[in-house]
Amino acid sequence: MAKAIIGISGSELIDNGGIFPGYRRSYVNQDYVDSVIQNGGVPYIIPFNMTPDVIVTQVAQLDGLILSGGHDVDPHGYGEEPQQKLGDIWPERDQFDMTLLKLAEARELPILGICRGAQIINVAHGGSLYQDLSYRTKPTLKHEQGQRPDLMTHTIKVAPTSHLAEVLGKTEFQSNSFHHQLIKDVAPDLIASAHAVDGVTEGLESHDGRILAVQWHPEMLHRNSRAAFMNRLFQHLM
Ligand SMILES: [Mn+2]
Repeated sequence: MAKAIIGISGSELIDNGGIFPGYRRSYVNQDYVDSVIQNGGVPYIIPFNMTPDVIVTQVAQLDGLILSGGHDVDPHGYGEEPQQKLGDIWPERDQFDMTLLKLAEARELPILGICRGAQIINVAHGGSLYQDLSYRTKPTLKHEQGQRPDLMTHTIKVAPTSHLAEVLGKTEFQSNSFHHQLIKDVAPDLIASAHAVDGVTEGLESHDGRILAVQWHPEMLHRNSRAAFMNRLFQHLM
């Protein structure tokens, strides 16, 4: 059987030094590529662009979609003005990612949102975010660990009857954590199926389980033998 083609939404890197300062490059972190290959798929980086019929054709090639990490989501997407601790935003990429999502949903493809990707899915479906974790009034853990991609620093609890629990085969484990924005209101048609012990939403899913979204970075853990089960999130796409 042919291997599944898994699209990974592309970001952009702006050259700071080198011979072309300010030059733009399309890219994703290699861990996304390696995670797809390790789990039996064929990774395609989907380069950022704003041409609607190109995006339609990009999604038409895919058997599954990963919405990758990156910039903060533009708060106008959930009806807020920017607050002081909002990080860098890239509204055009929000549009690109939301278009990929909409087209992939129309094709009934399996979708995995990672970090920003999870936030994009929530906002696209009508949910909201905390622009920075300090705006949450309840006691909140350190969610931006700031070191070692594959270090697992906080506990995640998954609802036992959820699609996430079924895919992961676990309901409690440690994860890495590299987010300063948090999911606030969960979109009406999504389910919050994983939480950190401070109550912060760490995982979302659609009722049919076709969309899974996690706030942590399973791709950075794909080689970590203590987190082998994280690979099942990628196998969900195949
Ligand atoms: Mn976290």
